[in-house]
Amino acid sequence: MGRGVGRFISLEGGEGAGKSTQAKALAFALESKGFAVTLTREPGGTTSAEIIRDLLLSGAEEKWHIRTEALLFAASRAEHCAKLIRPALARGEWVISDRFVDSNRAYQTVNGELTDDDILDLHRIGSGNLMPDRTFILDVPEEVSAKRAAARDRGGSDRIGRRNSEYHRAVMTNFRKMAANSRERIKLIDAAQAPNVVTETLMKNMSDLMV
Ligand code: Z5A
Repeated sequence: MGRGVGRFISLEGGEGAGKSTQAKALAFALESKGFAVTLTREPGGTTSAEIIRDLLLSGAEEKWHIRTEALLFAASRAEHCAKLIRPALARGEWVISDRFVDSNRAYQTVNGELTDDDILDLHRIGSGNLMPDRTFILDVPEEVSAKRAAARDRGGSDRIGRRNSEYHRAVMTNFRKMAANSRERIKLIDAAQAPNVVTETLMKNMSDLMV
């Protein structure tokens, strides 16, 4: 059982920014303090949502129309929220998700066919508008994220990671705009430093939630 109120944290940023590394480090740090933690990721997190993940991230760029892509991410999130995140929060646990709705807002609006409001509408319909208590956007210079993405152990980029650098630059611009517009929930974090330094910064920036 959790200690007190369940809290929901999401980690966001570009490919190779260190989200998975920090999600694990945060889970460890919180468990050391006696909190029960559910560590999860998007797209995915449940058996059915992971099936949608495979559909989305494998294959050629033209496999999905951008509207279908946005709907599939929202469908994966609907499963994730209903079957894993909401139940864990109800048990009083901390949920740490490696990506959540802000990725949907940052990535699936880049070509201009869908707006931020469209993505938020999908999130309202699919997931009852569940929002994290705190979101960290890990910000690193392009050359650092490229080096880290190349160094990670799971092989090449996925269907979306393979998009060109202009696309990924626009994604980061969207993330930074979201941080500027939601200063209370979303914190932009300099993640170019050593992993333990980044973890300490994250812990400091959520100490207000540890009541
Ligand atoms: N996507 C989307 O379009 N819409 C949505 O709604 C959602 C997602 C939810 C899959 O995401 C794709 O889905 C993604 C966005 C899209 N495609 N792109 N881009 P994902 O989260 O599964 O994949 P990813 O972002 O490509 O994850 P990643 O490359 O695994 O990155 P990461 O988790 O941020 O990095 P990491 O694995 O923690 O670290 C990478 C390497 O760097 C590794 O060797 C670490 O040991 C090293 N590292 C980490 N931190 C440091 C520091 N601080 N110093 C030095 N080295 C470090």
